[in-house]
Amino acid sequence: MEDEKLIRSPDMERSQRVPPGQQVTDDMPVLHHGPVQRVDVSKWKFKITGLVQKKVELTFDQFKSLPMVKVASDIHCVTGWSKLDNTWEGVSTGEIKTLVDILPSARFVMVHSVGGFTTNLSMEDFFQPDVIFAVRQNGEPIAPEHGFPVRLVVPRLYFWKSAKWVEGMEFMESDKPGFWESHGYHIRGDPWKEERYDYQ
Ligand SMILES: Nc1nc2c(c(=O)[nH]1)N[C@H]1C(S)=C(S)[C@@H](COP(=O)(O)O)O[C@H]1N2
Ligand SMILES: [Mo]
Repeated sequence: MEDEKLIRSPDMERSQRVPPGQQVTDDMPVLHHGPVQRVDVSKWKFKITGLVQKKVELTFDQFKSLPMVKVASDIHCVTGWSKLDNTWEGVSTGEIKTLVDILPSARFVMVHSVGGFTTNLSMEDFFQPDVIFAVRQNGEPIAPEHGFPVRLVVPRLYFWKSAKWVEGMEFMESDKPGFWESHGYHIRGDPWKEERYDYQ
């Protein structure tokens, strides 16, 4: 990965770097609903579906041969912990635009994970330059419990948007709640506005 560039998430440059109601931790907690997914990369496919001219499916080898970038970002979990200075390597969401023609009616994205987890994002949030489909964290392949082989990282929203064990994404015309968003969490989840719960 010699051509990789480091993108620093702009939230790291804030003078108050930790959002309201958050505590900094040095650990990397493991949090998810259901079991850790054990993904067999020989069967795994990355699928781009929904409002696209033509659907695309990539094998893990094809996915890994896409151009890679490096992102530095902070993590803010809605349960109250923040972990600063993480580095991620992987495929920028912007790269998706080179793989498919997205129809003009598309305005939202649903990210799909092995095991059925989903999370929704506006296209604006999804295509920010610090959003990455990560294959490595802090120099090591993503561990199974943290989402091997591919996890999404959305630095500027609460960490539940950072889907583990990603296997695809679907472009949609209107927004709809994913897994946590339909279990009481906010439809968007901006930590700086403390968008934690859906009744807000
Ligand atoms: N597939 C999947 N991804 C998921 C979740 C989940 O339940 N399933 N939980 C989210 C939540 S709530 C958090 S806080 C982070 C935790 O990531 P970590 O275990 O790597 O710390 O994963 C997010 N991604
Ligand atoms: Mo979470």
